[in-house]
Amino acid sequence: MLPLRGPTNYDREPPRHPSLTVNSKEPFNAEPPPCTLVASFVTPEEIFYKRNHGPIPVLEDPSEYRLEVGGLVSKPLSLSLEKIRMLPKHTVVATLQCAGNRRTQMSETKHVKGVGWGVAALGNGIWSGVCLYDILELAGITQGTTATLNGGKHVEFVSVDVCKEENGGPYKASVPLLQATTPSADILLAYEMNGKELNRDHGYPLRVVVPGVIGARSVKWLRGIYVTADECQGFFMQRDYKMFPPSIDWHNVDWSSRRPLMDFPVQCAICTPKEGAVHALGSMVTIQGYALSGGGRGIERVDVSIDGGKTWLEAKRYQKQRGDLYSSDTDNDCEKWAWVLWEITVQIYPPVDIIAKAVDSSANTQPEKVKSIWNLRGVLNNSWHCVQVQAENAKDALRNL
Ligand SMILES: Nc1nc2c(c(=O)[nH]1)N[C@H]1C(S)=C(S)[C@@H](COP(=O)(O)O)O[C@H]1N2
Ligand SMILES: [Mo]
Repeated sequence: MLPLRGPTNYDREPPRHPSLTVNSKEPFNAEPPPCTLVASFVTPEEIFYKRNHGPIPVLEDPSEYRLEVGGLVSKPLSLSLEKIRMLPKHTVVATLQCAGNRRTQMSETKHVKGVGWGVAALGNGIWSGVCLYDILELAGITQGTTATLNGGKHVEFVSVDVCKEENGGPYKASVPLLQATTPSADILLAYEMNGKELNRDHGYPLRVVVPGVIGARSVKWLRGIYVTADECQGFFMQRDYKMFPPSIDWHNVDWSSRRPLMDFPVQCAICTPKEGAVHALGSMVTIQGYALSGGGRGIERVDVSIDGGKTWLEAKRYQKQRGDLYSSDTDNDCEKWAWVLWEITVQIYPPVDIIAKAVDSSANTQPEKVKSIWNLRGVLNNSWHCVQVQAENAKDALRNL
């Protein structure tokens, strides 16, 4: 029997940091206070958002664990953790973001179904492990393969957790074979996060990290990789994590009419000051936040407005101090998959609406209104982020009218 298994109840959940805002207890879904996110370029594991669809799996005996590699491959494999750790180690700095990040705001337009999230359903990690293309090469598939001779075109990742959406089956997802076999896509099977052994919440003993793509494809507690002819038919690929136009709601949705979401769009949010913060007239305020884009597109700039969007100032990035963990053995370009932390110090006369929007390296920018991108599942809310700052007292507020 596989020593890695998904419990059916929540009796063996790991301990969690008390500062997390819990959006759902069972399964456990939580995010940190936004101001703690911008305190460090690399997000500490304890406050890194946690997104689950079932109880956290348990690995009884690590020496008995095997990763199964099969499907349409010429050399099926069964790899122990020891063997995986002997393969070349690769490190990628990548921000993982849930497609539901900022979902709560979308419900203000019209209710959306799903776990509510503020602006902190993301985190930037240093991931180390083995490259997916190295594993596929061992299984007989060369780099840059679009299709195998026997028709393999996708790579499916299968976990062990018990998800009600899968009728008690495990979480799974897939990526196109070409992406899986392209070294510059940096897809990793990670056994370390931030220089430490991966913890249970984040996928111990092994998880997939698909940089630049919505978090839903980075399968945790990996038990198998299968090369298949078709895209994964699991719930989270076919009946969730798809985006529909604002005209589609639950009564007229045709899930088969859309493709599964992959790359996420350009996004940014203000993490401090927080909504409703109080400041005196004329006070100097430091505004800080994050910005990121999917598909390997870096951030070109971040624009901030302190007058509700009439005029804009350019924020500065301050992420340079990457800490000891970010060392020269990190072989990818940090700009590609990691977020940018930015700040700007301005004098404000509250009440004011502070707004931030980012532009990525392909000149994509964010939509102004959430209403224009409303969708029934509340995914990919990347509209301009606005925070209202209040005046210190009523007298100040009046003087400002
Ligand atoms: N096995 C498994 N993998 C999973 C999930 C899950 O519920 N089960 N959730 C996915 C989703 S929707 C996201 S956003 C990320 C969250 O990763 P994290 O909890 O490490 O932040 O994991 C993905 N991988
Ligand atoms: Mo997610």
